[in-house]
Amino acid sequence: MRALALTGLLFAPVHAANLAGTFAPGGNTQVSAMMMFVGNNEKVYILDKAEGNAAQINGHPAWGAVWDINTHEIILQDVLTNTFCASGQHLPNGSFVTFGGNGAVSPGGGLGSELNPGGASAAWDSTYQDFDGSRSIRVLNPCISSDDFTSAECSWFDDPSVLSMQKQRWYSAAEPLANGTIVIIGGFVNGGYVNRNYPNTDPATEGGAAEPTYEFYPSNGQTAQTMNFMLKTSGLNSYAHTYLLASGNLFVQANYSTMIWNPDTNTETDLPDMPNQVVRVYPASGGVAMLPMTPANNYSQTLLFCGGSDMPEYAYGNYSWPYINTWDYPASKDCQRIAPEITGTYEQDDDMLEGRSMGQFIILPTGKLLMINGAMNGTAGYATQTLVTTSYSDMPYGMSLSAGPVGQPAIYDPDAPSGSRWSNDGLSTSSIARLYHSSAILLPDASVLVAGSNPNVDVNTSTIYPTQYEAEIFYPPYFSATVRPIPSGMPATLTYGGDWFNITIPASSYSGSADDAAANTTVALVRPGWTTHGMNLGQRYMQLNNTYTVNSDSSITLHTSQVYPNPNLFQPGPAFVYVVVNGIPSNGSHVIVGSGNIETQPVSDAAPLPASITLASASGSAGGSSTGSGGGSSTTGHSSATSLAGGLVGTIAGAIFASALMLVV
Ligand SMILES: *[C@@H]1O[C@H](CO)[C@@H](O)[C@H](O)[C@H]1NC(C)=O
Ligand SMILES: *[C@@H]1O[C@H](CO)[C@@H](O)[C@H](O)[C@H]1NC(C)=O
Ligand SMILES: *[C@@H]1O[C@H](CO)[C@@H](O)[C@H](O)[C@H]1NC(C)=O
Ligand SMILES: *[C@@H]1O[C@H](CO)[C@@H](O)[C@H](O)[C@H]1NC(C)=O
Ligand SMILES: *[C@@H]1O[C@H](CO)[C@@H](O)[C@H](O)[C@H]1NC(C)=O
Ligand SMILES: *[C@@H]1O[C@H](CO)[C@@H](O)[C@H](O)[C@H]1NC(C)=O
Ligand SMILES: *[C@@H]1O[C@H](CO)[C@@H](O)[C@H](O)[C@H]1NC(C)=O
Ligand SMILES: *[C@@H]1O[C@H](CO)[C@@H](O)[C@H](O)[C@H]1NC(C)=O
Ligand SMILES: *[C@@H]1O[C@H](CO)[C@@H](O)[C@H](O)[C@H]1NC(C)=O
Ligand SMILES: *[C@@H]1O[C@H](CO)[C@@H](O)[C@H](O)[C@H]1NC(C)=O
Ligand SMILES: *[C@@H]1O[C@H](CO)[C@@H](O)[C@H](O)[C@H]1NC(C)=O
Ligand SMILES: [Cu+2]
Repeated sequence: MRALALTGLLFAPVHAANLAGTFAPGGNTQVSAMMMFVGNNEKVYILDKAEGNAAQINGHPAWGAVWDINTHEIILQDVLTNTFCASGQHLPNGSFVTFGGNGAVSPGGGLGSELNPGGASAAWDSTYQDFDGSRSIRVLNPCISSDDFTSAECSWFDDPSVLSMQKQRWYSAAEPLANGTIVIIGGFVNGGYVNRNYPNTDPATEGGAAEPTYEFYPSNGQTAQTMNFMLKTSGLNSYAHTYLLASGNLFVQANYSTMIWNPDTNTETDLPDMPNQVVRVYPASGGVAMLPMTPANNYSQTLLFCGGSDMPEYAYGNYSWPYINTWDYPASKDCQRIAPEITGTYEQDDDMLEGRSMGQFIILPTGKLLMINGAMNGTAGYATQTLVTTSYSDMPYGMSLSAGPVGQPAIYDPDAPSGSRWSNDGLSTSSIARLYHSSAILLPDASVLVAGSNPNVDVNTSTIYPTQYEAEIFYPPYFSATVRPIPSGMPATLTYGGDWFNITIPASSYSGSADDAAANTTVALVRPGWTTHGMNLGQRYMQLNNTYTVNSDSSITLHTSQVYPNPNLFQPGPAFVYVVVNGIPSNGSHVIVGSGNIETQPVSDAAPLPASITLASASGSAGGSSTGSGGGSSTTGHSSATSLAGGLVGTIAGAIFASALMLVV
């Protein structure tokens, strides 16, 4: 028994250290992971477009699946409508919803067999058995392993005759408001590389490729209204970048334009254009994220844009294809920061280490941002030709409009001095191309699931950038830790303001001085979001304020504030809470922020936090017992003794942790 444990101790830390900065196999997802979200501590939900995947469900190819976080096993799910390039978000009750998609397709991306009136799109296809998804609203209630995944409760609710949008939307934006209602903005009615050529600007009449309106889910009874910004930016405004701001207004960015939009009055306030003519929306596809909101920055909101493309206007071509060979045009390295409601101007930030289109930001529990996936040249999208390369057989990368996968991630530190924010030190390079239609998302154990890539109209496994089914897990540098924090008292729900609560971490959770560890601990509320097309819709990071008491046994009690009392900063719904000690995160714990309902969220003032108490301050004070850390005089000696013991327990915990990971690999 003892020998076994020692064997584990000898081997495990080596394996744990080896994981840091590396990619490990994540299994075969069976459907290509164009979209993903983390449903809970056990399951990741995956959606593909309707296409000819070998995996079959109910007599047709599958385009939905559930990936088990612990076993990497896949359960296929039936999805009725075509989810091709939908958008999605979380709901206040922990469920998720997706919006829109494309008409029904047949093999090779052709029109489905049953045409819609007018014949421009299809209602259904007899081979793939996909229904038109262009107005779909699909709801999923996440389930756990012991649930019945064939039951209605665990399946996609996807019935356009019961629930659908007013307008057809492909590549729309979707952003939750403070009450959990989601505003759905823009999109295409039909396909195309850019959607500039809408034949009419009157939203009252159907037709045209761009859909310049917005509407709400759940509907508040209002008919879809035109958003003038969508007319102005038509051409480059699919998947517009939208972020709810502290005021309750939305930041909206598309083409070179930027504005702040009031969802109650539909009024627009212009902000300056994106500098350096870099386009960040699809198909240029830059990485965008809101930087962590922290007590240190007084919960201010700053957005970061990196990469995309600065190719000239002409290059975007028309509705059919680009006018240049995009794969020869280097993607942008440019990064800009903007604090929309503070300075309202773009500030030049450090360039990325390499240009990327379709690079994606994953906010890690440490508050640093991982930049992952994408291409060094070109853009998102696929085509059978450009204006220059007029034949499909001459397309050097098959249908892909990008080339040169960037397999090495990089990490951005928002708090580092300008000039030193980017690093890829010690990060491995993946050999799997993650280009158009790839995705990535933070997992509860603080690793990152990377999957998908499919710059092809239908499944093609024999081309240079194939339909990709292999998932990988990327382990950030903190996976070198042999000891991870193991918090107790993690909340299942959080309120906006109100009473603080305690989270306790045992001494085995860290190495080194207890007082130093307590002062270097943060509680991070992280929403991984809903990922597609290099974006994580809804991704946010808020550090919960805290003080602490270092107890005489060197455990640390974190007196932790609820969510900052403004639901515009962190909208209601699911998220994960991580405790980060000396830069090493615990596993995340699933939490519901807010009331769980779509309604005005209850908000109260944040109760003042008690003062922090260190071992040093407790031992220095005569009446130590009042702080709960009795036996003040022996504290110092005691502390080093428990530190040693803590170190040993920590190593064992690390070994158990590492062998769990070894099983996974
Ligand atoms: C969560 O809320 C949505 C929207 O109101 C609803 O459709 C769904 O059924 C709810 N989920 C559960 C588990 O109640
Ligand atoms: C982007 O905006 C500029 C300036 O309004 C406009 O001239 C251009 O046509 C737009 N680009 C595309 C591809 O629509
Ligand atoms: C965080 O808590 C400390 C201690 O109570 C308090 O002084 C500080 O104002 C709080 N910070 C914010 C941004 O609320
Ligand atoms: C922090 O932000 C709040 C509200 O956004 C504001 O009232 C307060 O003055 C700010 N505090 C500091 C120190 O800037
Ligand atoms: C796009 O431009 C090409 C070449 O000028 C033309 O052949 C094609 O019909 C155009 N497509 C559309 C939808 O206008
Ligand atoms: C896959 O791509 C290759 C290279 O572009 C092409 O020759 C082949 O026809 C494609 N196969 C399918 C099934 O589309
Ligand atoms: C990327 O573009 C550059 C500049 O046109 C070119 O030299 C390089 O070969 C391209 N790389 C790939 C992988 O196509
Ligand atoms: C953290 O999560 C991983 C993956 O689910 C699991 O193997 C490990 O046991 C967890 N660690 C702790 C301390 O809960
Ligand atoms: C939190 O812990 C402190 C001791 O560190 C204790 O005095 C207090 O009652 C606890 N509060 C709650 C809400 O459990
Ligand atoms: C706090 O943790 C970070 C890792 O995030 C480390 O670099 C730093 O040295 C630590 N600070 C102290 C005072 O221990
Ligand atoms: C949520 O807020 C939006 C925007 O203010 C409003 O239109 C909608 O009616 C609200 N819904 C609920 C249920 O409060
Ligand atoms: Cu797409």
